[in-house]
Amino acid sequence: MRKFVLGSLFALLFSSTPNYAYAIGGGGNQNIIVPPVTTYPDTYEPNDSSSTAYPISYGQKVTSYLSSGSDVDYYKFVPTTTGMNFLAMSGATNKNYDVIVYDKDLNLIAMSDQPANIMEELSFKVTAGNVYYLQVWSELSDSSSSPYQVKLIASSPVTYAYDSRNRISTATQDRALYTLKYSFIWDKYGNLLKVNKEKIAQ
Ligand SMILES: [Ca+2]
Ligand SMILES: [Ca+2]
Repeated sequence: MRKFVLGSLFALLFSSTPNYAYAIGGGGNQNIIVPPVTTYPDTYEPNDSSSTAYPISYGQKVTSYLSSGSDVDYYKFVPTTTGMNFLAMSGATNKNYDVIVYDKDLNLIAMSDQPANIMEELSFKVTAGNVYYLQVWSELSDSSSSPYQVKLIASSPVTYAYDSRNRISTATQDRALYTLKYSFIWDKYGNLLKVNKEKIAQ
């Protein structure tokens, strides 16, 4: 009996060993290697769902992190005025972060998915008194120890200034995370020579 058991064990080892070697040689062992999960320090967590969304207010510059490939950050706000809102989100350098806005019923009402290093900018309509959710995430599961910034403003109007001869001298627009400024250069005859455009960080 013992001889039979040993024989069976030997047969089992003998038959299984080549399979195991084949699995390694064929790259199958990669399936059992768990990649290291990098998690960076974070703020406002937990906020991975609408039910744990962190409350923000208009004009508040929020600085936070996508601290792992699975991190999603929800924020919420309640407009006091019905109309158009504007928000901007600047992702971590070289990371593809995106932004989505949902209404109170979690219907997607606006989104922006620019590639890395391009600011996300959104205009969307809101109704006073309703809660809205803002989601920052990465469709490529990017994360970083460097922060993103997001800021919500009630509107993004253009403000004009005029010189002593009543010609437009500047046009400025609040873009939440920066101010867009156009400067108009005129000659003494009233001809427009050029328009300078600059982005001034806020
Ligand atoms: Ca986070
Ligand atoms: Ca989160």
